[in-house]
Amino acid sequence: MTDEADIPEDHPRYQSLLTRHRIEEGVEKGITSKQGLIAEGRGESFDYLIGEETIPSADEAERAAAARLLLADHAVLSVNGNVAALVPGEIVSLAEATGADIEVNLFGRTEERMRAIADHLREHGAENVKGLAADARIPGLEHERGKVDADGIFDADVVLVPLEDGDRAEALAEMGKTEIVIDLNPLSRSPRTAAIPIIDNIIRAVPNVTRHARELADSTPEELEVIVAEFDREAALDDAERAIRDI
Ligand code: PTJ
Repeated sequence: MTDEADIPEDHPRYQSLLTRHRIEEGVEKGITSKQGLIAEGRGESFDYLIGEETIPSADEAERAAAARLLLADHAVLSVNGNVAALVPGEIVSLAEATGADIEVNLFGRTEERMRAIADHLREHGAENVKGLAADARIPGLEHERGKVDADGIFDADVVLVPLEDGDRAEALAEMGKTEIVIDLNPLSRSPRTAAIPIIDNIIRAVPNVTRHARELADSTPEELEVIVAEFDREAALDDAERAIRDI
């Protein structure tokens, strides 16, 4: 396997090579599941069709997401094996910029992978990583997949769930959580369930939400509420689908 530094930045597929490299390394470190490799391939094909850029409607969604996270009573950023491999430091920065908690929440939960991901996030600056207590359940999901922390996702009013599977996104929405979903497939059930669907590569989306959150840090709650209210989720989903079809 090559080192990240060996990937030439002027390569036309730089971002895609970097993403693949991080996922491959994630699997080798026991962070990312083998299913995560398949999810990555799926995401890459949609990114190719979208033009490997943040389209304007995704940027608007990222600004609305930043405003919603800043307004939250208790926001939690949910981290799975792909998220931990692709954007560990960027998730820590977003948590700092918005006051959100970080919780590891896995589709294919094993104690080894939970611990490896929590350690990886701590190596990237996370002070408090939730998910290991697993003392609460998401109703409607089978035992392992429904495990969450009572003082984390279970208690949260706003949850960022990137690259999530549809069942869990729906179960969280049914609990009354406001969901912000990052997913490159606008037809997938998870972004369709979300209050704020972000159709963008997580590699670009998370730093951009952080940038918006820093810019909005001094805004009043009323100003933030206007940004959230003006965001049109249906228009954002339609726009992403159009960008894919009009290639
Ligand atoms: O680590 P675990 O055990 O929690 O498992 C995580 C995966 C991702 C394997 C699991 O949640 C899963 O199987 O997810 P799906 O159903 O394959 O859905 C993943 C979604 O994320 C798909 O719609 C992809 O298009 C999308 N996706 C993949 N890579 C990216 C992405 N979206 C944004 N940025 C990406 N880099």
